[in-house]
Amino acid sequence: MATNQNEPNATPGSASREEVKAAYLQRLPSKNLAPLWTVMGAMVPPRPAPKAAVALWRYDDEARPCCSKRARLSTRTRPSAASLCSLRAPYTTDTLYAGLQLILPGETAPAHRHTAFALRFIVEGERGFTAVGGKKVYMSRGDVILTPSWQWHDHGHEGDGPMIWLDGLDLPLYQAFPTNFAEMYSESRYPSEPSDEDALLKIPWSQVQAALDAQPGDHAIYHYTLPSYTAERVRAGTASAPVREACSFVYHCFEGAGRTRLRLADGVSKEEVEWRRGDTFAVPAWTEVVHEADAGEAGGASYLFAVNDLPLLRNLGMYKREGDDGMGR
Ligand code: GTQ
Repeated sequence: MATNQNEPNATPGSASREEVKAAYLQRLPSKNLAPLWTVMGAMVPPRPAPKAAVALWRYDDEARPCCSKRARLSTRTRPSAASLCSLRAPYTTDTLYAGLQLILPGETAPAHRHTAFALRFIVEGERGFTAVGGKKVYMSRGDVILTPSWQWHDHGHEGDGPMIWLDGLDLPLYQAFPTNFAEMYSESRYPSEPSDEDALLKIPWSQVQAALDAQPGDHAIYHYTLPSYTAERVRAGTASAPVREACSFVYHCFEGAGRTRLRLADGVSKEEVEWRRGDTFAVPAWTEVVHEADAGEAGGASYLFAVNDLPLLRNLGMYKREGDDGMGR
């Protein structure tokens, strides 16, 4: 039986399928009209397909020297720009931006406000401050400082040595929703009063660690009041159970050392990130995560802080976790 073995060039002189398709596309009246099949796979994929990749920023030999060098090269004249190392702008994961910001004694990051939400996790230094909406809070290692949407904020430093923190912002969202307004204040500082005990603006590490240590088990998670950030404890020599969620994360190692084993969104590829105190790493959406803490001589635990996009996904009805509703299995 004659078959179309050579299809798409089945009959001499007849056009191949590809040629027919190409001719069809050419005949379409406008560039703004295209057949759906060419983009369908990307728009409606069989599983989440993050564009962001796993990445690690080592503190001691990479991130800290980079920030210090920037600080020496420039004086701070623009908000959050002079001594800031972005962890892959414009986005660190598809929905999260993270940056490391360094401020030297006497410097000011001038007052401004924006629609975007920001939080800081303090990595190094004492007596730096953030003033938010007229309230001035001092920052110490491990503290979380919040900058809610549209609040005037500025930073300064009254202590010695550099002050370094991790910024987490929802900036990538504004690529899809172009609604991020930003404004400079007329003066370099917005008037503020000391307000160190403001529990809505500052969550000290001591409180977080006490809550983590009071939880039973090898692996504990602390949920801050806003669900966009968490802290985790992994007991030395143990590992967390695998979790795969629609969320993406920027993790920061507060204390300890270990590795995070990752199975990527394609379900097959694997990566491993080795971390120690000060290191930051990005985990894209729908990546299976297992944290493993080194045994450590003192037998202490490892502590990880993480920024995530959970509230956004929840509010938009997009949150999924592998195993729920038969999802992903
Ligand atoms: O706190 O205003 O790391 O606007 C990047 C952009 C921090 C901030 C960043 C920003 C900020």
